[in-house]
Amino acid sequence: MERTYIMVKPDGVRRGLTGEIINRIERKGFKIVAMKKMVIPRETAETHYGEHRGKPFFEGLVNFITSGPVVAMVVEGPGVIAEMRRLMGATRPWEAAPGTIRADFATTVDENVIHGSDSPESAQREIGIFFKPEEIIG
Ligand code: DAT
Ligand code: MG
Repeated sequence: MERTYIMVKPDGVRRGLTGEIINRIERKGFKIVAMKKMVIPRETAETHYGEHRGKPFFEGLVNFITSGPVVAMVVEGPGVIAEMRRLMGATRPWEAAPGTIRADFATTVDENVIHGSDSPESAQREIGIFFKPEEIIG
């Protein structure tokens, strides 16, 4: 079964949106097979966002994602990688389709509430960064 890495970012946790986001994931019919609240160590954040290293927003992105607790999840279901990207909405919230998480709850690209893996390769990589195999309960 397909799995993806989903994370409520520090702005989402701070604003009390974790329940709303979990609700949308479960209502859709996807299964949360692992979940934890954590403050991401700086090195882990730099690894997770490694593809953006060297970009002008990288430093700010790492500062932001380590600025407070996140809620990290592994979510499972048919087509879950692409479907979660669809439910999240576009990276820039003003371009996100109405009814998506980012359209409904975010206004800026640097604080856009939720992360979701963008491909099977990144899903596998990101799940491995944040979870041990025994923490995933199907
Ligand atoms: P996504 O989170 O939709 O996968 P991404 O992988 O392109 O988007 O970028 C990762 C995060 O980096 C994104 O959620 C917010 C931040 N980011 C991207 N582009 C940015 C920009 N131009 N300015 C500030 N932050 C940006
Ligand atoms: Mg991305």
